Amino acid sequence: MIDTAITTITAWEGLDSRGKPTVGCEVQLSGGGRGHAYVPSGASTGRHEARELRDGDSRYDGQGVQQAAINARTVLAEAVHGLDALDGKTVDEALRAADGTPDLGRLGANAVLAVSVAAALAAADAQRVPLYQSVAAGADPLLPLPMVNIISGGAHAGRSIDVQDFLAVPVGAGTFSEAIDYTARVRRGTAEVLREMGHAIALVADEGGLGPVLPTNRAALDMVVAGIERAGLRPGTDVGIAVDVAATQFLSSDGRYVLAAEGDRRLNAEGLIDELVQWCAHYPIVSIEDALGEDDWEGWVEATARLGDRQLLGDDFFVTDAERLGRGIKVRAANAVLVKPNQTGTLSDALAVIRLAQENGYRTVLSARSGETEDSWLADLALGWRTGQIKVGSTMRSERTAKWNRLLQIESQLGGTVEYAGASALSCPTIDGVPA
Ligand code: 2PG
Ligand code: MG
Repeated sequence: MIDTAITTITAWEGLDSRGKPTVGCEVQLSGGGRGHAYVPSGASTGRHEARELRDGDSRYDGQGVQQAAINARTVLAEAVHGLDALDGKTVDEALRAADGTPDLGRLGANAVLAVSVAAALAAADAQRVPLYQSVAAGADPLLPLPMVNIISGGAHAGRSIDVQDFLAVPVGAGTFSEAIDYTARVRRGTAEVLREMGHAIALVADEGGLGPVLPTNRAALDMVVAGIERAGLRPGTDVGIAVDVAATQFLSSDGRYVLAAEGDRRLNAEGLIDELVQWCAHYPIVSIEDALGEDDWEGWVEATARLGDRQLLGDDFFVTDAERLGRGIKVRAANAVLVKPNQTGTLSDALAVIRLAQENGYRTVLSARSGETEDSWLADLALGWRTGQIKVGSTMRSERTAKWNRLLQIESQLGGTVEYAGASALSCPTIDGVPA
């Protein structure tokens, strides 16, 4: 028997950063290699995402994942027993086949991803190389441009404002560590400005961002700009702003986008796009995520025609799904894809989406979820897969710093030999430059 064959799988119920149960899994190989992983979980989940299995009983208000853990260590373990962990694609195909449903809802996408990631980590361990190297397939690692949460609203902050994330993008930083310094300073600067204006900042949102109650969504942009300046940095030149509108979250059943924080201001798709165009004229916005609802294909095409000179990122819109991304490329909707491994369920499927995007001139941003753990495998994937950008939340809270720290460690270990993507990750061809 080869010494990288999968022999033993254990799985258990652990906790994520919101105190919600999540699946933990360890994979052991015949030669002694091991890997273990926890899976993340979203709050503003897209309708078309792969489906987590939750127990629905009295434990943890129905959120338990004991059955998913059982599925990982029984049916899924059996499906991959004896397979070579170095061949992640075959392992992932076996996992998907064992579930048999398109959204992995039978055994649970949380169970499937836990095995997929733990197997990849075991494969790296068996080869005595870091995960980023074993997933890189010979390519040079690329340190990603970080996108860092400063102010949160929406589902991550009790809907204090409608828009979900206002993030700092350190476009002027020359290295990854300088980029993290810039964003940590902006986080502190913005907190200072908010405190001076009388806002409570003791409580942070799910991803470690500030969650102030502001009179308008636009006011959050003013706060971030003031925070950049307070940090002694130049808005637009040193630090740009990214926005995750997460528009599906405030799309009502009559097709109107309702801004509850602004006195229930109601906008149709065109009105919302007009609003975003105005924001872009006044603020250094370099990236807009989920500008429209997850199924508003027409709105997305229109938004891309009007705003496509900057990054337009599909999260709930593409849900890390090759078919949806393929359709977007065809109709010219968005020009970038947010990639969350748990939206699709396996690492191979997430990688296929990244490659499809890159082949078609779409930018790629690897992303954590609002519910995370102390694991740092996401950082290695961004580096090894050369996604160019990463979104992890704030520069505080350990489940967030685990990822930043991993990238800082690698940067330090590899010294000058590792390339840093920097702002060039944002300047892929515009939508007009996308090959037909
Ligand atoms: C998002 C993510 C991370 P969630 O919408 O981009 O910020 O949130 O994990 O809740 O979907
Ligand atoms: Mg999002």
